Amino acid sequence: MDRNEALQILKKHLPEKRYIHTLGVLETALDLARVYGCDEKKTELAAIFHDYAKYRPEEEMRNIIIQEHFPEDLLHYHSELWHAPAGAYLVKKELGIDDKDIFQAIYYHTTGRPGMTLIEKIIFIADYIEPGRQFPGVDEVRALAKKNLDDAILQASRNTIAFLMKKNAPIYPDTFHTYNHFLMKKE
Ligand code: DGI
Ligand code: FE
Ligand code: FE
Ligand code: FE
Repeated sequence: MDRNEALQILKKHLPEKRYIHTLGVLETALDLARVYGCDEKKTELAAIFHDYAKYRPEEEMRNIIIQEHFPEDLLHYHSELWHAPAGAYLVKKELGIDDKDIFQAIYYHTTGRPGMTLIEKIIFIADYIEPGRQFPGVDEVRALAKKNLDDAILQASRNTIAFLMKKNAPIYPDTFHTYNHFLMKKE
């Protein structure tokens, strides 16, 4: 599937604002893929479709998690987390993009995980630092991403955990596991 075809399909599934976010993720992810030597074709598709399921009804995402035997503890946490695994599944099922690297990059783009692959790291960070993002600390992560992806992931997950704690929001274990993994890797 080429870029324009992919973007045309995506456009039907997202409101304008989220579509523009996706174009930012695409541009950022391709820059990172060139810097760090990741497959550009796979990075392109993973970036374009990372939020494919973002606007699906909760009921549909819940059913996918159950039916696909994805971790059911996801259902005890905020539904914001569900679009990542549901999206990975739907991109394979509805669009026929059957590639493990792309699947995992979409699946883990919200929480990360210990031992992320290069493409998973790139999508996770591109989602966080794309040019449309404006929150405290984003520029620091942008600078880190140019030098060391692992340092950028550590800082992004630290910021996300601090942000969620400030809101009194529950934190999904994978989010902590990502933080711990990239922190302890450095020591
Ligand atoms: O889909 P995007 O908005 O582009 O970005 P995303 O997929 O990274 O989702 C970000 C949202 O997910 C943000 O509102 C914070 C939330 N989030 C990330 N990790 C966790 C989380 N929410 C909960 N409750 N727990 C988490 O561990
Ligand atoms: Fe997302
Ligand atoms: Fe994210
Ligand atoms: Fe996103």
